Amino acid sequence: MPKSLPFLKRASLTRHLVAQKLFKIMEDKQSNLAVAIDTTSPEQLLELADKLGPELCVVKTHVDILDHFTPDIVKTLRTLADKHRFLIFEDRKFADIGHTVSHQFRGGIYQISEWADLINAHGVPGPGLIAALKGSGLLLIAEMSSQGTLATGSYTRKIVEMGDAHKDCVMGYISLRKLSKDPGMIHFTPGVKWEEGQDSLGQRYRTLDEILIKNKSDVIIVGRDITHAADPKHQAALYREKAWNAHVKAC
Ligand code: 5BU
Repeated sequence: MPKSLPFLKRASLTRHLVAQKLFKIMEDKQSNLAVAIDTTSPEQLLELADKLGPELCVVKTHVDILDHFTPDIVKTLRTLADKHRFLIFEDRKFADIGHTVSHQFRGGIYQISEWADLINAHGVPGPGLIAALKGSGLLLIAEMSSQGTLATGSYTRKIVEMGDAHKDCVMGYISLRKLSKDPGMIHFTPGVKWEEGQDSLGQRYRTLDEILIKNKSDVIIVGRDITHAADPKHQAALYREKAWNAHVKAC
């Protein structure tokens, strides 16, 4: 298996500004850890983002699960992102025709384009939605962590073809492993715990060594194993250290 290149080297191999920024943050903070803060409480989201911020390269949000929303919430999150140098990834999973997606991205209550550094989309509708999502760094969902996912085989290959053909917008993939041969593309993998397993609704978990060393992905996305830990800050610090060591080993 060929070795991966260091992130700083890879920053020079992409023209995508958000990808360059993320590679540099990862190298500076020695963090390839993204945390999914899946809470319904905006106060808790901000509190955890502030507390865990120093350990992370990315905070992943689901803004539509918050039990109330005001623009101040994302404004504060942006302040925290600048304070701790992490990127904000709104896991909206866009999946419609370009015209609709454009409204969902720029308009509505959330105005995602105003505050999200990273967003993601399914490739099911075809490349029309990619052009509509220009602005933030776009990750295409090539594979999913859930049991019985249909995103496999030729579908996955076509997503990577589509993404690699639109490098001005697409900066990487959500996947279970490294898929693109382009070192400028960044792979994010959810479904991470210290031990393999499942939750009761089809989420499948693998270990970070399996994901980063064996499957050569770049960034792990950890949710409940950090946010629901007895001491989330300590757990995030541990994940950061172990994920970074795994990355160094993979290089
Ligand atoms: P968990 O608590 O570590 O299971 O959270 C995983 C997060 O990643 C959660 O926010 C999901 O919505 C998200 N996710 C995922 O689990 N699997 C996928 O394939 C994709 C996103 Br795409």
